Amino acid sequence: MPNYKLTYFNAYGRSEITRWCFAYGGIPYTDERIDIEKWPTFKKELISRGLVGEMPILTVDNRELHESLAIARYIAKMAGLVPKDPLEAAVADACVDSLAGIGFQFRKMIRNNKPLKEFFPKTIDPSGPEFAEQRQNMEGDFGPNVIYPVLRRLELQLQDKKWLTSHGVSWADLLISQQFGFMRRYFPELLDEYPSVQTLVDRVRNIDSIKKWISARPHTNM
Ligand SMILES: N[C@@H](CCC(=O)N[C@@H](CS)C(=O)NCC(=O)O)C(=O)O
Repeated sequence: MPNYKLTYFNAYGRSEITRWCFAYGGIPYTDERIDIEKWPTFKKELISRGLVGEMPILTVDNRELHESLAIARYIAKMAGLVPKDPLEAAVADACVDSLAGIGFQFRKMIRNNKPLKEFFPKTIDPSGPEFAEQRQNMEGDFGPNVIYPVLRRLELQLQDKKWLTSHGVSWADLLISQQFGFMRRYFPELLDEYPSVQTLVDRVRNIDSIKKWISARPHTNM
């Protein structure tokens, strides 16, 4: 097996899905977390080495791979989480693509577009006054226009199903659980009207390897 190193901020963000795939597959890796203060210097180094100045980066022995979804899909494959049937694989991909898009917008929304540096070190109380604007946003435009349409579609797709595709558990299920479980932390009632999504979120979080990772991982804001 190659040596894997995943480099990202100390955050869930675009990397947590890959960490869940590593955990599910029992694949050893180095979980490198770059301090936000050290990022400008690190970014310059990446660019001077001809790399994209963004994270995550997955180092596989001596090769460096960028783009979070390419990285996650590769580790999902290594962990047996990508359907072998091309059509089922495409169903998983489609789900991942829509979720990755709204995940990014959600993280931007909860930090009110503030720079990462200001948001990271904070302890956020989602029921407190400093989160009032975000709660209003969720009830106003953001929930109805961005999040709920995806939840409604997923709810229909998941009805009477244990997993999204006929492959059994796939990386799409892991992302559904990771992402909506994370959003539920900020909006505890988010999934109340989507019982099939809620059940899947909890089902994945109860897989032994995932449960173990969730209790061992650093707890972060985003
Ligand atoms: N399309 C890329 C986007 C990567 C990206 O925007 N990464 C952010 C963190 S989530 C980053 O490195 N931001 C810091 C910067 O651009 O200086 C991917 O999905 O990996």
